[in-house]
Amino acid sequence: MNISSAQFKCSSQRLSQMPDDREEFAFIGRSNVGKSSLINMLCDRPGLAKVSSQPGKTRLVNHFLINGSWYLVDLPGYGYARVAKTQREEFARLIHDYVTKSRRLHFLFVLVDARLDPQRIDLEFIRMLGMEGVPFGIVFTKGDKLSSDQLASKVARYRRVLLQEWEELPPIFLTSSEKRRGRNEILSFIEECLKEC
Ligand SMILES: Nc1nc2c(ncn2[C@@H]2O[C@H](COP(=O)(O)OP(=O)(O)O)[C@@H](O)[C@H]2O)c(=O)[nH]1
Ligand SMILES: [Mg+2]
Repeated sequence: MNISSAQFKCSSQRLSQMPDDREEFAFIGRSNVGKSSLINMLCDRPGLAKVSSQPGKTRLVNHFLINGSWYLVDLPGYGYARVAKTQREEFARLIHDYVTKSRRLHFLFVLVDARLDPQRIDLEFIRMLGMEGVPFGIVFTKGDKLSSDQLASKVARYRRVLLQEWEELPPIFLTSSEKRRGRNEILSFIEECLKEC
């Protein structure tokens, strides 16, 4: 898929404020996982989603209209260490509301840092998606920071951990925003999904 246009549509604090006129593909992950960088890389627009080395900046649900036909949804990061508990609970509710109640969410990309072993917070989030029946895939980010052998072994380990709980593995994408890796795979996947709508 070619991205001919990518426009910021709106930021929402609640589900009731969000648009529901088009299919949505959403991105989520721990703060600092590389979500904004991935969104910018996919859309080929360096400043579309703000990239920050300071965690915890994006606290709203941002909708971007792509090619005038579908929404790319940038969700707040989960698991902030440095915000108050009440605020953390507020994000958690917003995220949970969105992923379980949005009528247009077609697929959720869950980002994990390729360098890390499976993190409890990610595994718990993935378990919740499974229980709620939310279609999702896993996107390994920052792949350029590992050798190809290291990357393969991290991914293999992740698969093993997932297979302890799941009979089937979700789609898996290996990416690097730095090297523009994984772009075609993700965009082709979205294109196929849209054809089925
Ligand atoms: N080497 C490398 N660094 C990355 C990559 N993606 C993001 N980063 C860096 O990781 C930090 C967090 O990225 P950002 O996109 O703001 O993460 P977000 O908080 O998940 O939106 C920034 O310093 C980015 O430059 C990548 O693919 N490779
Ligand atoms: Mg961000």
